Amino acid sequence: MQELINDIQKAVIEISKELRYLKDFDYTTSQNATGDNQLKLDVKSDEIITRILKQSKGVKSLISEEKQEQLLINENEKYVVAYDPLDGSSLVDVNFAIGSIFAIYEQKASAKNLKAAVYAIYGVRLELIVCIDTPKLFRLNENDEFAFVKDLKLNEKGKLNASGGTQKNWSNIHRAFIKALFDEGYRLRYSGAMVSDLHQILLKGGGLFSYPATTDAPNGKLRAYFEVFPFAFIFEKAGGLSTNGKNNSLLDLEFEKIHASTPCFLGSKYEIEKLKQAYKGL
Ligand code: P6P
Repeated sequence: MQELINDIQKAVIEISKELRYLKDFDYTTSQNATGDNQLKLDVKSDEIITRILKQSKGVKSLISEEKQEQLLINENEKYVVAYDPLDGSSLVDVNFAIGSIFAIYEQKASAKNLKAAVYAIYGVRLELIVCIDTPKLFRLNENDEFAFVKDLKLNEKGKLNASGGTQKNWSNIHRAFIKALFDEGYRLRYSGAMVSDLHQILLKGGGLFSYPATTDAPNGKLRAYFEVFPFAFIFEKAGGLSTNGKNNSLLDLEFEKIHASTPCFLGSKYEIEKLKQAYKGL
């Protein structure tokens, strides 16, 4: 596992260098499996990760937001790595923080087989969160090495509310719930890059990130295997909770399709329990 994580570190350092002096902000003429328009940078980031992880010890197959199908590497190895190579890439033109998200499954991509979750955040600094038992924050130093900073933990309750999805397409129950949090004094923190919005809640100690079912996206927007499950794993290991609005944990969900999406709510205990109460009526 450590060798695989070391190789993920190499990939994200290379992607961060691509971002730093980026010249070509154009889109390709293609779309990914979810129908998102692909930036040339999305494809380049996927190529960097694929090249490095193909050589990495222990990799059985790769699942990527930018690949239509699962890519078999070595049937005799044990880790299935599912990743979003550049989450929030549509914000690269406005220089917002974006990231890469990795879920490491044993033998088969399934939430119950999830053994580690890793994400990089390309912001003012390059930082990496590695979670096997506890989410650990690492920061790239002057020698291009990731130095450990601290373990991350969520408080019982936070102050931040990252409310995703097109508001005119929210259910009335969701609209009333989000308003109730703002009426309690929560502050809106939403950039449009889940990796950054969830990182902020994790580092600030708590709050709620929500991307609900909407009339235009009844199964939500965020992809289970390489966006939702890794963050649910991290948030629950940090002492928080996750749900699809009806269940006890996003990690109880199973999907056949590798690009399946799900409504998702991740945060501190207080906010998730409050949401589950509100959603009882849905
Ligand atoms: P919306 C980025 O494209 C992304 O996949 C997530 O990182 C982000 O949380 C979400 O989509 C934003 O979606 O509908 O709010 O623009």
